[in-house]
Amino acid sequence: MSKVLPAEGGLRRVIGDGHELPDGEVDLTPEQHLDLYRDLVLLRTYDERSVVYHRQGRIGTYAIFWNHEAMQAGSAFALEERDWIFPSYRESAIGLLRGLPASTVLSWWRGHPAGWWNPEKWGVASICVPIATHVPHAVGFAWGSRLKGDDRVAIAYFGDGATSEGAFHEGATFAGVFNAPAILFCNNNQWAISTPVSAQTAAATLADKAIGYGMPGVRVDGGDVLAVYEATREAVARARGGDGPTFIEAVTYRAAPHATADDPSIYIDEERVEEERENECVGRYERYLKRFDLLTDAQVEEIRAEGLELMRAGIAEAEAEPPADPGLVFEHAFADPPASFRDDLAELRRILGG
Ligand SMILES: Cc1ncc(C[n+]2csc(CCOP(=O)(O)OP(=O)(O)O)c2C)c(N)n1
Ligand SMILES: [Mg+2]
Repeated sequence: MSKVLPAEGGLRRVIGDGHELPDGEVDLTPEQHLDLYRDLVLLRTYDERSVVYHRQGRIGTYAIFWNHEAMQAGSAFALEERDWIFPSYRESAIGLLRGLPASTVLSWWRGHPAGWWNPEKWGVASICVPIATHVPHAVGFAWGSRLKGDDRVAIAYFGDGATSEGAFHEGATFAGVFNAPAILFCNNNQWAISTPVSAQTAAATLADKAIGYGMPGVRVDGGDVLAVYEATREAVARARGGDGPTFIEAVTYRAAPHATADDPSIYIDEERVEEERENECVGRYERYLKRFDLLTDAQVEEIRAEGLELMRAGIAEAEAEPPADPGLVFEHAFADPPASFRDDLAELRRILGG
C-alpha cells in the first residue's frame, strides 16, 4: 500500500502565475474562498504585528511564520471542528482560526499564564517547543479517537528538522502500524535554524520517508494555499475513511529569520529569499481570487482592517492582564520542593522588585 502520491519530483499546485502557468480550480464556493482568504490575512496580520510588538518590547522572542500562512490556513481549512490540531511554535497562532482569542496567544509569547488554554475547548493542543515531541501525542490522540469511535482526525505540524528526531520516528512508526487517523504535516522551509535540509537526510525528498512508515507521502507547494487545502482534504478523507495516516511535505523556503533572536544573513541564500518574498503566499492567493472575480480591493481593505483591529484589541487585552505571580515558576514541579527553591524565589522577587 505504500506509495508516493502523486507528483514525484514536482509539487502539487493549483494557483498559476497569471501568465504561462495556468490556474487550477478547487471545489470551494465563493464564500469559502473568502473565508480562506480571511484566515490567511488573519495569520499574516498576526505575524507582522507580532514582530512589531517584539521590537517594542511587548512580547518576548517570537518565531516568525511569515509566508508559512498558506500551509497553516490551507491545511486547517480542510479539517472539521471535531478534529484536533497539534501545533509547534511555528504555528503558534493557528488556534485563531478556531476562534482562540489573539490575547491568549500573545500572552503565551509574553510568558504569561493567561497564554495557556484548555485544548479541549478549541481542539488545539498546547504549542510544542521541543522539536517533534508532539508527533507521538497527535498520533496517540488519533489512535485513541479511533478506539473510542470518535471519528476525529489529528494533525501534527512540524518542520524539516523535526524529521530527524526520534520522536518523529516513533510517532510515524506508531501511526503506520496502528493505522491511526493522523496527518503528519511537515513544513519544509529548508532550514532548521541554520542547518540546511541537506544535512537532515540523504533521501531525495522528505516525503520519501513516508514509504518506510507504510503511509503515503505527498509533496505540495507550501506557498499555494489551495494545493495545501486539497492535499490535506484528501488526507483527512483517507484518515476518516479508515485508511490511516498521511505524511504531507509542504515545500517552501524560509523567507524570514528563524525567530526574532536570529540573524540569518550569515547563512541564508538572500537571492532565494528575495524570490520567495516576491511570490509570497497571501499575494498569490489574492491575485488568483481577483483573476476569478472573487475578491475586490474594498474587500481586501476590509479584511485587513478586521485583522489589525483584532490584533490591536488582542495586545491591549494581553497587556491588561495583572502581572503573574513569579511563585508560579516554582510550583507544580515537585511534591516536596527542594529547600533551595525558597531562596531562589526570594531572589527572583527581589530582582523583580516585588
Ligand atoms: C528537542 C529540541 N532540540 C533542539 C531544539 C532547539 N531548536 C529550536 S527550533 C530548532 C529548529 C527546528 O527546525 P525545523 O524542525 O525545521 O522547524 P522550523 O523552525 O524550521 O519550522 C531547534 C533545533 C528544540 N526546541 N527542541
Ligand atoms: Mg525548518
